[in-house]
Amino acid sequence: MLSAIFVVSVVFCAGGPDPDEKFIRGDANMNQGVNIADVIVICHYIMAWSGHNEVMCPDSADADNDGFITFLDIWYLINFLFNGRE
Ligand SMILES: [Ca+2]
Ligand SMILES: [Ca+2]
Repeated sequence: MLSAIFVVSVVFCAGGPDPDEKFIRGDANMNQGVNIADVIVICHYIMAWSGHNEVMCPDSADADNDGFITFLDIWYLINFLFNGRE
């Protein structure tokens, strides 16, 4: 249910392989929902855990829409998921 609330915008993925692909901001794993798995995907991206430093759509991982994928996006998503606010 929280993921439905977080869907504030579904726009096209400018930084991904398919610029015409739509995405949900914060849906870093592109499974059409926002949950703790997206936080983990962003952690993997930032810290290159397991050598994994790519996301399918960089815009989707930029949860706070500031143009960068940083720890602030992790904080933003966790704050949303556990406190219900962005
Ligand atoms: Ca997701
Ligand atoms: Ca960001």
